[in-house]
Amino acid sequence: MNKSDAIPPLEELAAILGTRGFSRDPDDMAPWLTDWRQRYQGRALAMVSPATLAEVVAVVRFAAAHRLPIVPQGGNTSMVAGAVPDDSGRALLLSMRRMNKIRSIRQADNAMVVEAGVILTHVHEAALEVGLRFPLSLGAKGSATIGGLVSTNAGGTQVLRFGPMRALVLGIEAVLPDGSVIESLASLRKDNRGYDLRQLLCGAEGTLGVVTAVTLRLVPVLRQRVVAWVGLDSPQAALDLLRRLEQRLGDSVEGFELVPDIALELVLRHIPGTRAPLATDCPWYVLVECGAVTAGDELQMAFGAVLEDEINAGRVTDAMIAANGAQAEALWHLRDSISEAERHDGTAAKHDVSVAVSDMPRFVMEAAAAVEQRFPGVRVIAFGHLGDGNVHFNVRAALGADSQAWLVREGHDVTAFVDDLVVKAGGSLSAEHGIGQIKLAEFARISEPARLNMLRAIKQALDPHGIMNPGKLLPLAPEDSIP
Ligand code: 2HG
Ligand code: ZN
Repeated sequence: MNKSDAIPPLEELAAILGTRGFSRDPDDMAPWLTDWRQRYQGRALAMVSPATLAEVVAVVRFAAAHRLPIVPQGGNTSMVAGAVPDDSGRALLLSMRRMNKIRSIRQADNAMVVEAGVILTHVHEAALEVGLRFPLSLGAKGSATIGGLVSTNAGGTQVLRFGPMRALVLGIEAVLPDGSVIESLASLRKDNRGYDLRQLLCGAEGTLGVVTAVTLRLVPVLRQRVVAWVGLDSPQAALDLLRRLEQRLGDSVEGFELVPDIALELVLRHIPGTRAPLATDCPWYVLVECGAVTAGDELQMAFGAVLEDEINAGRVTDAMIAANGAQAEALWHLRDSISEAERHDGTAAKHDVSVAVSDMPRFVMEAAAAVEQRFPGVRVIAFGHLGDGNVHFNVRAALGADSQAWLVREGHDVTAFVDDLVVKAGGSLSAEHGIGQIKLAEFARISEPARLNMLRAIKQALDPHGIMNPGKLLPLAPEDSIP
């Protein structure tokens, strides 16, 4: 597309959005121009913060008319720098945080209509108030917003039973790159009108339009909840435990998170007020959560019986079942703090990989050994969503090394090495974090051409001028240019 250096009449936009909705003040914009991992520093022409669908439409029309890039942003918690602009200074940073209304709760449909800027924790609370539950959860729940979670098809720690974000989206409202609106919020359980447009927008990372509201699926609230911290010998022992729990407790397992001892150590070192749940040190732990919608204590009893059998059989080393809600939250706090603790400890080469669930235990062990042999001194921390076949296979600099310098020097080679192992295992280099900017080059390097061509064809059809979140998700074809 043609680049235009002319300054667009931003005062028109300012007049539509008012003082709360428009800012060019560097201090206002600064916190939103650096990504969560602090790897990318962007610049923007202005930060626009519409409060209504009509205002989003006005912003997109303005951007389309003046060929300005739009970078939609919610809580700015992307792990792959998907929500910050590049450093050209030409983009409109579109903050969705003022579109934060819960429009309705349709109890009889088990559904809730929420705007894109609603924070995940607020969705949880609102559902609970009417005796229902929104099952998806993750560490950044206090700042991640629904629009970003939908646009990245977020996963998190409770995917096992009800699936990732796209499985929980029943309807969507979005502004397309030409300013037209797709209004499809009816909570239809069945809708067979061809391509699934809702699903196209889930995981599109804002490259096909701006998600302004969604209808979310709700599920019955849990009346029994068992949360336990279990110590064992290996990821394979962990997966075996999951399958045994499923056989004996049915589909009550809601969360099953793998934590290596090195991750627990980082949390205990960097996160104030945390302490080890077990007296015995184990090489691996899992955080398990099971739930039931009926009241009573059968789940706790049945769960305890499984654990006892597993300990007696020597398959589990030690375990602790939370005695109350506060202990359960403390266990989850340990798990949810791993990423934050890692960040305090220095920068890492992060890999959000998936393989078939049954292959994951072997992948974790063999890939870690291969990486540690090829890059002597580095430390692998593989943790996360074992039950979904997804771990965060993070590689850290040698103890005492300058992690930033190491990442610049070796990070690229480490990532290429890990991604090649993932390809060999038939896996994906992005299980739940998306592609954003950070994974773009690797996505291009290891993906089959048909996949990239299909993505580009969809993008070209819907956003021919390339204004929507350019430089994210889609590796550029050589003939393309950034607006
Ligand atoms: C998690 O599961 C997040 O905690 C972050 O997806 C993972 O920091 C990471 O690598
Ligand atoms: Zn994760």
